[in-house]
Amino acid sequence: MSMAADVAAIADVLDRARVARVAIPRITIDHPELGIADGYRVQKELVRRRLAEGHSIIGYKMGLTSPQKMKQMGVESPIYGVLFESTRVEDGGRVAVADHIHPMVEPEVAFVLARALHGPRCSVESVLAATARLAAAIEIIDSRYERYQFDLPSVIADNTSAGRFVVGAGVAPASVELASLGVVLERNGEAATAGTSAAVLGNPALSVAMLADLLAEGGAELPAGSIVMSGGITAAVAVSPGDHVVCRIDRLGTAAVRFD
Ligand code: OOG
Ligand code: MG
Repeated sequence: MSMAADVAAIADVLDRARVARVAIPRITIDHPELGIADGYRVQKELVRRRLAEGHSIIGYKMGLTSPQKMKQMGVESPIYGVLFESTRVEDGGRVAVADHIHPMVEPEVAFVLARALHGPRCSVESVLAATARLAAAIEIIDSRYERYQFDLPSVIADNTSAGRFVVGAGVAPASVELASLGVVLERNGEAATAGTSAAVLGNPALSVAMLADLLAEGGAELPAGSIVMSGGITAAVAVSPGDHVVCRIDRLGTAAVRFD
C-alpha cells in the first residue's frame, strides 16, 4: 500500500466501526497486501484525526507482550498504540459496556514517567530511573474486528484494540522487584485470572524500553508525564454489565472499575 487515499479509506472504515460500535472483518481481507508499516500508517492517521477533534495523547500502550496474550490472539509480536486522555477512567470509576463493541479487561503494570525516555538501546535501568510511579492498571480493550480475529497489520491499524484504561494510585519504583510480582484479576470478588509480572517479557520495564526503541525508529520519544501500559499479563477476560473488576498486584496496589 502506498497511496494516501488507501490509508484514509481504511481509517474511515475503522472509525465508522468504532463510532457505530459494529465489528468489521479484519482489513487485510480486502487489503491482503498490507504490512506492519502500513498498519502503523493507518494508526497514525486515526491519531491525527483524534488530535484534530481536540483529544490529547496521555501516553502509549504495549500489546502482545506476554505468551498468554500472544496465544489468545494468535499473533506473536509486541505492538504499540496510543492512549488518549479522554479514554482514561478514574480508579474506581464506571464504564458502560454499551459504549463498546465487545469489551474485555486485562491486568497490566502501568508506568508514569517523571522524565522523557528515548531510544534506541533504552535499558530497563533507564526506564526505572525515569519512572515516577508504578501502578496496578486495567486495560479495557475493544477490538473493532469481529470475534477479535486479526493479524498484526490489522490490529496495529486499529490502535491495538485500545478502548479505555484505569490506573491505580501506585507507588514509587524504589525497591520494587518488578520481575516477580503476583497479579490477580478479580471479577465480582472472585479470581478470574492470575499470573506474574514476569509474563511481560520477563520484566514489564523491558516492555517500556522496547516501546522507547520502537518510537525512536520514527524519531519520537516518550515525553515526561506519559502513562505507559506495559501489556496484558494474562489472557483478556470478557465483561458484562454489573461486573466489578479489580486488578491486584503485589506491592503496587489495586485498580478497579465497574461496568454498567
Ligand atoms: C490486542 C491488544 C493487546 C495487550 O495488552 O496485550 C493488548 C488485542 O489483544 O486485542 O492490549
Ligand atoms: Mg493491553
